[in-house]
Amino acid sequence: MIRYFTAGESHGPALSAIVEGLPAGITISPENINNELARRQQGYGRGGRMKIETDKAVVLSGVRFGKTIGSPVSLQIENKDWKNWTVKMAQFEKPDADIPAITIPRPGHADLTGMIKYGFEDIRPVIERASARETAARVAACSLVKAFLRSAGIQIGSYVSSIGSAEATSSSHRVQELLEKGAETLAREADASCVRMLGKENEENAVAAIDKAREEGDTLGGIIELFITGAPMGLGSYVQHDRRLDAELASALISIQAVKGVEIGTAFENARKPGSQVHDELFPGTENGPSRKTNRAGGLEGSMTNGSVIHLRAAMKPIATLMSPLHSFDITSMDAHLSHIERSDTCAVPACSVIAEAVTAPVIANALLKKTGGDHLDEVLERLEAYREEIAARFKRQ
Ligand code: EPS
Repeated sequence: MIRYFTAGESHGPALSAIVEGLPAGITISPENINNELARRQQGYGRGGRMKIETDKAVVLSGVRFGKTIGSPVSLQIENKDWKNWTVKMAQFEKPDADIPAITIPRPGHADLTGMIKYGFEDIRPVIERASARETAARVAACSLVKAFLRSAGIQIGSYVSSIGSAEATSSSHRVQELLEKGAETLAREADASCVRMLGKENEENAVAAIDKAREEGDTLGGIIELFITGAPMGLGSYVQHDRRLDAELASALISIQAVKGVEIGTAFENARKPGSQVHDELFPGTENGPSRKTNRAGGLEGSMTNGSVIHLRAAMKPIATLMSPLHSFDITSMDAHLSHIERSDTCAVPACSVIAEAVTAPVIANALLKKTGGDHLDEVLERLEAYREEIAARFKRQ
């Protein structure tokens, strides 16, 4: 099974990641990894930091002649901003210069609980690792898993459907049309927008909402629509809680900084309707599987992929660092204070949607590997093909 870990502080020398369990034989290119990193960096509403960084990954192990070799892949992304933090973030030598401790926690951030839990007098170490800068390492690591899935015909893509109260009125017809070509086609269309929204008018409304928030020293969250196409029926299982694919997907999305809600299909709308208006009726189909006129289940029934497009939604809360700060207090003096201001983004929802694509890739890849096994890509693909043929035979009219 694929596992990955990341390390690195936001203003430390570098971020790193180790990805382990990838089958051998997956084609890896620096362009592919860096393209995913660039997608994560784009987006209207980012702060000054994104002007400093141009994230590029260096592959240190696990790849030979452009292909994975089954051993752990390690990656490193340099933090260009490190040069401005060598004193404040020095690993070993405590500088002579006085570095004022940050002692006023930001509401909604890891600051307060983090410093109590780890016993810090200064919030700085919490800020550094709780920062969503860490997601650059996740995106680099998971780009390898996305490449694996791509060669198995499985694609992941996303777009942003709302930023603050600017809700997109995307036509579901257009979304369907794009998804028919694969979720990455949809993602490419979203990439063309600075807020990863479909439709110029939606984009303009979102940009205006971000501008207004910035002027007011405020921040905005939003909603991400994530799609996975090409997954065969039967990934995941209903037989035990820890084999449930919907739970694993939700867990992966919730693990992203500031993501506080996940929806599978139209789950919340479904909860308000009777079953007759919710469940996706089955009709005899083709050898690709049964036909359904709706996909309110979001491609997951019984915690397994049912052959329909997987549709997940993630809710990102507004970033906790506000330029017009909220009420807080100084943990040293216990005096009331406005909260700490730190350079930050006004809105990072477009970046979050790219991260959402990344973190769901290992979940799907592991479900696939549980079904097929295989240490080399060719082995996985052969077994997947045989399974797809079996499915097709089951749905053939006698
Ligand atoms: C972040 C604060 C900002 C963001 C950062 C996440 O960084 P800085 O404190 O250096 O201005 O830009 O995001 C990234 C650096 C990134 O690469 O996504 C935070 O506190 O979470």
